[in-house]
Amino acid sequence: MNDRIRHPGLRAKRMSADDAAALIRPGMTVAMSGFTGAGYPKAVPQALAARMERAHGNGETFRINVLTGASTAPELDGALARAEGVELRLPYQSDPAMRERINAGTLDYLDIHLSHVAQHTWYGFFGEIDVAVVEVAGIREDGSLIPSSSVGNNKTWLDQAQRVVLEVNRWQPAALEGMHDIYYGTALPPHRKPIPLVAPDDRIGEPYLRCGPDKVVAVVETDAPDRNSPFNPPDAVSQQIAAHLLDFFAHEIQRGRLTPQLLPLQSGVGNITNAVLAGLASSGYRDLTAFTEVIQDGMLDLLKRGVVRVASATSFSLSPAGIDEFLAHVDSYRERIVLRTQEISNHPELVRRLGCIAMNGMIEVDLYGNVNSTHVAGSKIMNGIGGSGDFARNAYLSVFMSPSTAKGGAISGIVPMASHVDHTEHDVMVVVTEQGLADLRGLAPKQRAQRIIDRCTHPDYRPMLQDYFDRACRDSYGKHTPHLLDEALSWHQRFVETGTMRQ
Ligand code: 0RQ
Repeated sequence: MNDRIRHPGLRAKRMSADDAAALIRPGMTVAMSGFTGAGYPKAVPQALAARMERAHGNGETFRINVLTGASTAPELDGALARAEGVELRLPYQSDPAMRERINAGTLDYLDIHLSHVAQHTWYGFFGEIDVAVVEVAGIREDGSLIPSSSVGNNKTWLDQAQRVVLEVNRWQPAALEGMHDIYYGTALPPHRKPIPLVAPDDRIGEPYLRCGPDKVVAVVETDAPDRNSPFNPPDAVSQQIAAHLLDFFAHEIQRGRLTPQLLPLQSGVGNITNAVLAGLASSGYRDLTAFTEVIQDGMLDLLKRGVVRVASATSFSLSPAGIDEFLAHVDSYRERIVLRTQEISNHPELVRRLGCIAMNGMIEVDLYGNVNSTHVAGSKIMNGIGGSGDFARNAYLSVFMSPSTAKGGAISGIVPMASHVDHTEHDVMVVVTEQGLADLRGLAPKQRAQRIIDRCTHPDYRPMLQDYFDRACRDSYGKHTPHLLDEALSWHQRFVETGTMRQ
């Protein structure tokens, strides 16, 4: 491992994951690396979970607060949740064991915009960061760190934590070196300056993370893969949603509102956005750019084929086949991919300046275009808002996509009133389901409602929604955004009581 740990003082701090985990005590706030199943520590969290389980077996309480970049994997979120070792979790998770406990009410979860996490930490809203546990690809002679497959909040964790534990993961390709751009120019108001980035591939920082070697209390060597699993080919519904969106892009180009290079793309993760990316590839687009959060296999493929020229993100979340492809053509990819801290990859100033096209999934949308991305029946968290809000509010075009129904048709994705709102009607420009696409720009509330009913709603639910809207237009207290307050959430209540929104 010495080729990966080139600083002699830090080499001397090597120890086992168990010994490193022993430096974390009950009640601590621990900030860990990791973003969308990439670049998270693999050994220390599992050793910590084992200690927690032993402590709980002895009748002691051992819980910590866990901060990350975004979602991690079973070795981190899963292990700590199953050990009942988490008091507070933020800012984004997607692990089934963690989700189950959040929804059982046995741990607190703070769902916040991913671009806000660093700033909230600098201001101390999460208290002191006792320990940072950060995976890196290597340590250089001068003690600076080669980031691994995600950057996330690592700069902030290394800056703010009292003590640092590094996991040096040999599995991470050495070829990642040089792909990162860590911006150290952020300041708190009133001392902020414009962020000097005007194109997705601009490099405004340095390729390495700074970290005072004195802060580092442990270096743990690992050789373990990221979580990433292979992709499923897009299903028929995802392909229909993608087709509607691609038609819309073509139409916007024809109207002169977009150029053939579109604008920097942000795409969420999942089946539908993968289908959109695949559709771009087969529609003849060239030289597009991406200013997004995560680079997955689909984006790598677009880069390879010249459909996308350059991509900026904070995480590189590849399947094993994607890693092989990356390594086979590493020099070309290194030139065209930039990995940034998440406060920069998701920065509202940059999203607005670049005029991104934001494409994200949703749980449900209501008649007026309010989007719920996070809570089933208003109370049960799915994952979290992630970066969708950072992009949606500031993008040139904000698109939300979903099948028109969920759970085999028992749930309508279009409802009278959203049971939880992550993106207000003001931030939602285009809604797409497999039924069609509603462009809501320039429309007043009642016009938006009729367009969403006509274009996006599943035929099984369309008459119900039309009936609600017609009666609301007649009987609502106010007629600007008509609602029947005693009925607005009745579809959700029916689902909770009977398992379906159908009447
Ligand atoms: O659950 O697999 O158990 O059946 O939600 O739904 O349709 O597979 O779609 O994977 O794109 O996820 C909003 C969750 C959509 C996601 C959400 C159930 C459905 C299924 C997944 P099952 P699909 P997706 C970039 C940007 C917020 C964060 C974000 C998300 C599961 O897009 O987390 O955008 N977004 N980040 O059955 C009950 C409904 C439902 C429903 C779907 N109305 N009621 N269940 N489901 N609609 C990434 C980052 O920021 C890191």
